[in-house]
Amino acid sequence: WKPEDKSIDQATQEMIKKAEKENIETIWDRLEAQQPQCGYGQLGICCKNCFQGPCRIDPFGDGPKKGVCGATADTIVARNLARMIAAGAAAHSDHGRHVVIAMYEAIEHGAPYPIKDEKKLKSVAKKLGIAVDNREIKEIAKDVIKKAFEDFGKQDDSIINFADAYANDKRKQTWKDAGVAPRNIDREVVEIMHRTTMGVDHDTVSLIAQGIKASLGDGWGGSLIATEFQDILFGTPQIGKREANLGVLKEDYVNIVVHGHEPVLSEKIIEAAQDPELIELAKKYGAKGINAVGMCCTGLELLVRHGTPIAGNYLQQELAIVTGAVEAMVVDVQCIMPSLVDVARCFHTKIIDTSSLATFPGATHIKFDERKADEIAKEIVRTAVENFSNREKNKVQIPKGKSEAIGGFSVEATLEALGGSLQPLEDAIKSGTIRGIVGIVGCNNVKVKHNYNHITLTNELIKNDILIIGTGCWATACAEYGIFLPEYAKNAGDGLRTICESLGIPPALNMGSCVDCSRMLVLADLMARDLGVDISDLPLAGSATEAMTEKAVSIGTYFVASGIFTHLGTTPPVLGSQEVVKVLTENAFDIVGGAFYVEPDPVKAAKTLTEYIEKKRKALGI
Ligand code: BF8
Ligand code: SF4
Repeated sequence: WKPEDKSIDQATQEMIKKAEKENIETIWDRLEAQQPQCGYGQLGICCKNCFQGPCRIDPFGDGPKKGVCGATADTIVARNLARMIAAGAAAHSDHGRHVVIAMYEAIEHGAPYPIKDEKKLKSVAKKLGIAVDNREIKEIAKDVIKKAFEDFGKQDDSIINFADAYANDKRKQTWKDAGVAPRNIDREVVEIMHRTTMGVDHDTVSLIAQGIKASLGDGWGGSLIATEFQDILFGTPQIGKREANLGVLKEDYVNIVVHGHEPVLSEKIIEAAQDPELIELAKKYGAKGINAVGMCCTGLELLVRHGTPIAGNYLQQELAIVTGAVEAMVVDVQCIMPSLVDVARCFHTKIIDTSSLATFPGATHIKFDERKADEIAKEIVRTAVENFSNREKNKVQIPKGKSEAIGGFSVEATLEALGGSLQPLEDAIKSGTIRGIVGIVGCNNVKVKHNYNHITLTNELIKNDILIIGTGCWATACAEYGIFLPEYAKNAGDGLRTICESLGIPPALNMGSCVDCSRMLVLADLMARDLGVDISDLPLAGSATEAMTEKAVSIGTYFVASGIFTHLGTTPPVLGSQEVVKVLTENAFDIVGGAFYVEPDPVKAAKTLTEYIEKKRKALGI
């Protein structure tokens, strides 16, 4: 298994080679050590939901067909799937909650998070039916916060405020008819845990329906709230040039990598890294200054809002440390490998954990508190600066690879680039110059060659005049590959190329982090409203082509439940139940207007997604 087989990216290959040479264990070594992986687990047919288990169903039919309690493979697979969705929805939504709390703390207790985007606050308030005219910003903010808190805590059966305000009536009716309209973001997650505990719900359809409900509470609730509140507090992303890949680390500087998901922390670290006193201190230690860069989704949050460089996506996190040039990797929550502490032990790098939710044994713990955000951020940056003198120069090797990329396509910035409305894009779709849009969402998965599926699928689709929008580790992959440059449009089909050239935009648009998948929903909804149809009628599709996390399962599910045909390039653990597979890939079309489709080969997937889009165009008569 050569480095060239592990990633398509040269900078990444170079660091994999360095790790191999220095005997540093990375994720690829651990995947190898895990072979062969458990077949029962891969099929989703093992259950450990009570102490009478663990139980396994024999997929070949010779051994047991039921668990000790009598649960069938269908029940077990559906329960496991629902729990994956619950975990994913919980992670996104808890992130959303933390941003609302930060704004609440700012308004009520003077936490240092001033509202940066009053225009966005007012537009969110208006959508929620909150009066804005002649009112103080603080008063409007209080009402918006109240609506968000209600979505996490209300006990009646009505749909949550944010989904009600943002989704069009046709879509909401579909949810009501299917009984999947989310009532309360937290409650839907709790109800999954209740339904799936020993001896409660055993029906695949109702278990999946509850999974859909929780996922909609994520996409049109928790994630949407995260995006909107982050825009209000930290600014709505605007289009601009950025840099991406391991080459953004700088040899003569104190390098700080902020890794994880919540900008409530990373925004403050970036601010503190610009503090003149701390820069002076860095110079005293012999560095030229402080270079704060991002990693994974929190990196994307900073990149789309402030143009902060991003050092990499999920599979590059260990490799950033392998450069030997990172003074501190500051982490909060989600997608952070426990192994970072072990890799860091081979160098001077400090892993600093900051979230009360996530403690890494062996790391330096500097726990974050919104009310003291500025002091704590400075303490973290100072810790990194003071670590510069411990750097071993002979161990440093920073790959040159980095690319420029245009990012920051919030819905607001996209509308602005189009001259104020979606009409130019809709006209291009109607006339057939652009055939449709595919939204690609993040993740790397070590079982897939790093970034290969992302880049191949994107390239294949743009050739077919399909505009790509997307988020997460997909966005970092495209940024590293140069796809986010307007000149990359030369690789697109004639129609898409012409449109990109006239607007000066790339053929694929970076909409931000994984919670920003909500921006794709908002865009699809706007388009559906403009054209007077449901989202499921539009020539749209989705893809999670290197899916790995439970969060990706939740995203895929709310895409499907929003009426979007969604491709998965990796197989979720559901194949042990034909009934579950049928509901997800076929019956879902009749219930919510979208369904899943699994295809590991991105070239084949591009073909199917293109055919689907053409089918939708035909049905619309365009
Ligand atoms: O939320 S894309 S691997 S970093 S889960 Fe994780 Fe997947 Fe990357 Fe961000 Ni999203
Ligand atoms: Fe086995 Fe049923 Fe317990 Fe699951 S809930 S571990 S299938 S006895």
